[in-house]
Amino acid sequence: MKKKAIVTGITGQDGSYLAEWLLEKDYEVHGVSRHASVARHDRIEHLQDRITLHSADLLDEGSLISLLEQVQPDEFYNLAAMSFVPVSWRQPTFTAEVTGTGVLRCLEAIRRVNPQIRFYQASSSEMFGKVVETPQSETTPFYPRSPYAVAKVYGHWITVNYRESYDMFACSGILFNHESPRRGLEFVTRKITDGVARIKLGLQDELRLGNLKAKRDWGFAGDYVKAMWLMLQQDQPDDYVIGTGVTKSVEEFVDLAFSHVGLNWQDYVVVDPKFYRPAEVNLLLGDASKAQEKLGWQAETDLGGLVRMMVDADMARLSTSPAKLRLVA
Ligand code: NAP
Ligand code: G4F
Repeated sequence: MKKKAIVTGITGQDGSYLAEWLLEKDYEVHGVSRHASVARHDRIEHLQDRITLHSADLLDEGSLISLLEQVQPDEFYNLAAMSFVPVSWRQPTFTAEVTGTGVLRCLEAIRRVNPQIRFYQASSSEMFGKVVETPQSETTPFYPRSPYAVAKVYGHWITVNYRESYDMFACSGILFNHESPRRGLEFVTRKITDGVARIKLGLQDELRLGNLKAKRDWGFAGDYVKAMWLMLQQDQPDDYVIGTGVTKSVEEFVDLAFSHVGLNWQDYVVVDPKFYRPAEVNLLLGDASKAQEKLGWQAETDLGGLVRMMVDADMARLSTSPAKLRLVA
């Protein structure tokens, strides 16, 4: 019999890659999509005949309980969140409810319906925030620097707590930044690759960015969803850091992206303090040696490959369909 998985956040970047990976592994995939007056399912359009979508919301525990009773899954991947850090200062209570206590609602629903269901929580390297050591591993203390990161710390610890309190198979993946051509346009990597493509095609003449000095450990989302699945295939539940072990500044990413289309970034990039954050995370660098040793996982795509993949995809999208112009936050 096929294994069944529920994926919250299936309409997001990671949800779409995880759904593809689970289908490849012959799972029956059930996705959670919250109600909207106009549904946006672009990232999973190509999968619509192979997955089942259910209406539920992390703000509504009853909807999660009904979903679990109906599907009776083997695995539950909680990828849903308000995931854009700047919005978390503008909507801190909403962020706490979705990204923080939303995790509790998933765990409670599982505990009530069937505590044997294996659970994955999408934790984040943002929890390391103002880092107390470098590189960051599973034992590095957290120092969150945004309402988003504080909510993620709650989600992380409630996952550990349910594992320890109820003997549930609950894992937390502490993932460093991972990107792709499906990344939201407001995140810095995609804002850059989209901007580079527009500038190259004559659709835009400058790119306004915030702090160019911040450093991130950037990987490819398609590689990272495999680690999520691997965590739930182990004999024992545990927490794992997932990253590439390489950190680069936003400026270095910008340089790679502009160079790829033969342009000099200094001619186009304008630093705009509007994009500075009230409290910045200056440096993230992951030590994923535990994941390599125990899961046999390591990043397959390097930063150069990632930048080329993203710029090429944006060039292709905007060349064939310039009507698909969208404003960037
Ligand atoms: P994303 O593209 O922003 O996707 C977030 C998903 O959550 C969307 O499908 C969204 O649905 C859904 N969602 C939001 N609020 C919801 C609610 N109240 N109920 C149900 N669903 C809701 O994020 P991502 O980049 O794929 O990241 C996936 C997860 O990993 C997130 O939890 C994120 O915080 C975490 N994470 C991401 C990274 C990274 O670098 N990408 C790193 C570490 C951790 P709509 O389509 O309806 O908005
Ligand atoms: O791309 P970002 O918005 O990602 P951030 O804040 O690191 O968060 C992402 O990764 C986390 C994992 O560490 C996830 F948990 C989270 O959900 C999300 O996926 O910003 C990256 C850096 C920041 O330091 C920011 O200040 O880029 C800097 N930056 C500079 N100019 C900018 C811009 N960020 C954005 N979004 N837009 C700018 O114009």
